[in-house]
Amino acid sequence: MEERGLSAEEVELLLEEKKRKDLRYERIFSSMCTYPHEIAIRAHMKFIEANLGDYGLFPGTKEMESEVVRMLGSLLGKEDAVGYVTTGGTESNIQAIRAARNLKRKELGNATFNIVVPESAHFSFDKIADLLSLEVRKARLDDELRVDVGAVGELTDKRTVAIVGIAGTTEFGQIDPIEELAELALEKSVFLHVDAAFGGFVIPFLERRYKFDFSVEGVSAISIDPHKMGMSTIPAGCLLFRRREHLEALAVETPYLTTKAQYSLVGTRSGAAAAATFAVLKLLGREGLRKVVGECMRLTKLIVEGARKLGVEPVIEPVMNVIALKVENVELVAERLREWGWRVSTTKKPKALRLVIMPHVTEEAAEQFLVDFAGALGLS
Ligand code: 0PR
Repeated sequence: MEERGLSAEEVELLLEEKKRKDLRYERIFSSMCTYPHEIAIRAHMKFIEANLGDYGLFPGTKEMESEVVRMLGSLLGKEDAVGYVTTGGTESNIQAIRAARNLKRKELGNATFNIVVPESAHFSFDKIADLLSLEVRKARLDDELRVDVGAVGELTDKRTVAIVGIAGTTEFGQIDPIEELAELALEKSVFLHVDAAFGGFVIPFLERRYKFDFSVEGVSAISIDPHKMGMSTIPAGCLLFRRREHLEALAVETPYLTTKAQYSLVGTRSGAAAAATFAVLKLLGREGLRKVVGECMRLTKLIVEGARKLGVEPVIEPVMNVIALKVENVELVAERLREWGWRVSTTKKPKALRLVIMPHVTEEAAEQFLVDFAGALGLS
C-alpha cells in the first residue's frame, strides 16, 4: 500500500479499468447468479452501512430481515418458520447441519456423527463435513438423477445427524423425492434438511407442482437463496427452520452487543442484502416472481427444442431452468463456445454440457447461442 493515496479521479479510472475486465452476464450460461433487480440495487445502496450483526443499532433493517423470513416462510409452506438472512447457500447449509449436530450432541454426547447426502449434493457439504468433523455418506442416484431413497435409508444410522434432499440440484436442476425422504426422516427421527438454494425461488412457480417444502411434514430446515433466482444482491441467502429449538441450537452469547445472542455464522453481516431482498420481494410479489420463472422456462424449452433439432438430447427433461445436453467431446464443444464469448459449464456424471438459463438470458441471446452451438458441434 502506498504512503499517499490517489485522487478520487485516479481511483475511478482504476475501477473502470477493472470493470472492463469483468464479464457481463448476457452470454454467461454457467452461473446461478444474475443482475440484481433495479429496486434491489437501490435498497442495497440505501442500507449499505447497516450491520445485522448488532441489529439493536439498526431496528429498521432488522424489521426487513424478519419480514423476509416471514415472506419466504409463507412461500415455502410455513409462515411462522424461523431463521435469518445468511450470506448464501453455503452458510445456510453449514448452519442447518450445525443445528442438527448440536441437537444430536445433546442427545448422544460427543461422538463421531455423519450426514447422508445425495451424490448430487453441492460441494458445500464437503466443507461442512470438514468443518464439523462429520462423515459425509453419499447416496446413489436413480436413472433420473434423483436420490435413491432406499440407499439413503441404508446409509442412515443412529449417528446420522441429518439427511439432506436437494430441491434443484446444482448440475442438473433435479428435485429429490422430498416426500419419501420426509417419511424416512420421520420413521427414523432424523433431521431433514432441504437444500433449495437454487430451486426455492423456482419450484413454487413451475406449472407442475412438487411437494418439497414445509408443507411436507418431516422437513426440518430449508436453504433458499435470494442472490440466485430471487434477483437480490450478493450476499443474500436465507435459512429457515420449522421449529424455534433448531435455531436456538445455534445461539452463542454476545455479552457486549445490543443483542443477547447471535445465531448467524458470520458476526458483522450485510443489512444491505437483507434490504435488497425485502425490496425485491415486496415489488415483485408472487406474481412478479412467477413471470421471471415463466420467462426462464420458456427460453429453457426454446433451447432444448433447438438442441433437439441439432440431434442433441438433454440428459433429463429439464425440470427447471438448468439444461444438461448430451454432447460428444463436450470439453471441446464448451471450449469452442467460450472462444465465441459464451460461458458454459460441464457436468461430471454423466458428462454433459450444462446451461443455466437465468433472468439475464434474452430470446435473442438464446437464438444466437443455438447458432453458435451448431457451429461448435461442426454442423454449420
Ligand atoms: N446449494 C446449491 C444447490 C447450490 O447450487 C449452491 C451454489 C449452493 C448450495 C451454495 O451456494 P453459495 O454459492 O451461495 O454459497 N451453486 C452454484 C455453484 O456452485 C453457485 C454459483 C453461482 C456458481 C454463480 C457459479 C456462479 O457463477 O455452481
